[in-house]
Amino acid sequence: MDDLEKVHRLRQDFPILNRELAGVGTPRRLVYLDNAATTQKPRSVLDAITAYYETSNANVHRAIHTLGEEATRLYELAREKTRAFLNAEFSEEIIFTRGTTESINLVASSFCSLLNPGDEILLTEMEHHSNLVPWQMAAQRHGLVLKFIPFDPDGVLEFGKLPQLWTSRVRLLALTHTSNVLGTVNPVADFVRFAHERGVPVLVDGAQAAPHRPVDVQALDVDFYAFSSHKMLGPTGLGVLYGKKDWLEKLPPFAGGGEMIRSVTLEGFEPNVLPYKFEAGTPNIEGAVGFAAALDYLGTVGLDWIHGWEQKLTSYALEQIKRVPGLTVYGKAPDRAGVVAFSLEGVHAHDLSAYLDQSGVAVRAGHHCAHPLARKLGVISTARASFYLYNTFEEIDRWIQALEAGAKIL
Ligand code: C6P
Repeated sequence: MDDLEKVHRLRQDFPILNRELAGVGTPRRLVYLDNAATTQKPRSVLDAITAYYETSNANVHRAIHTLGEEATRLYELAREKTRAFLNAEFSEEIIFTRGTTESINLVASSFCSLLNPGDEILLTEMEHHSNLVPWQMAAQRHGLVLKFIPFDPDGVLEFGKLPQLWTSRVRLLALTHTSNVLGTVNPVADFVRFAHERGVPVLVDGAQAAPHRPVDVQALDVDFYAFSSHKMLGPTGLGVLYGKKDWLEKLPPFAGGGEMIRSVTLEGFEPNVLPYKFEAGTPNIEGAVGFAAALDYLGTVGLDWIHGWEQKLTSYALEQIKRVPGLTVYGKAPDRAGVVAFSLEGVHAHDLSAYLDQSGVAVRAGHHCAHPLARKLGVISTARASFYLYNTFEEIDRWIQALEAGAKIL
């Protein structure tokens, strides 16, 4: 089966892609190019959630009845599938959270509570607020110093500046795997090697990478890796924190409540074993069930194929977009994901996005939760198209044609 045939077949698994939107003239078939914000869900994910509620709904790790055992088995199966997806060594290294944001908050809060005033956290200038604000909050609380690796005009991190920025007070390096604005894919393994040679752990924000290319946490040797289910065909409200067992064992719990304790007295508590120590309260069971179905789906399609297909779509898009007069594309990294942020001279990104919406084309507009990055690019906001496994060349044509029309009218 060739690529086009494969995409047309798998599009049939996504009911929402048949949606016709009202707009200018006749209704238009949806062209969904806002996948970096969230992805659409295949029928198998929707069915898995419905089946769970129709047959096995119960709380997990608590009840000794049939439904409780089934729900627990499904929830733990999702953890095991996540372990396999990342090639993590142990399933206890997989913590379910609400999303990338909560995963990073967990590490920022727990890890930084072990630090001393004056200790340093090294970040980059291209971080999403999720991998910036939690560290700023921890820095305020514990008197830490934040430092930033800059990126060059192509949107590539300046690896060569690391030795200058590094001091003996650096305690953690946190960086994004793929930028949600520039599309830059950072050479994470090189950063990890540099940090580990100096005995410092690394956290990677994988929100825009894990859905799009194979990630092997052992090969990358990362200490923490965070990502969200909803950006990879799964439900919202579920995320993953991978952490090396040794680190997770050293860190204090993040949130307190049921499930994260082994015993409690009026005076204090003893934390539970991993991974439960970090999963306080009733977890997002339906989210985990849906996520397991999403991982099955991604496994069948193949992450290598998804990566290759998105590369083809992106090269095509970057070539076609040159036709549009007055258009700027941000980011020129050689290793680039299917994210294209752009602006049209003299047109506000929100107006551009609203215009494209009239043609049925969904793109995001704004600062993309990366204020410092936008400021460095010298823009208040940009529009952004982002691709996933179900997008086609015809959809890119529809987007570019709408942009060309917009360039004339707006
Ligand atoms: N970026 C975007 O449109 P959550 O919201 O927790 O699932 O993911 C946060 C997050 C963290 N890191 C990166 C690199 C991200 O891109 C995101 C989410 C979306 O770009 C929504 S702002």
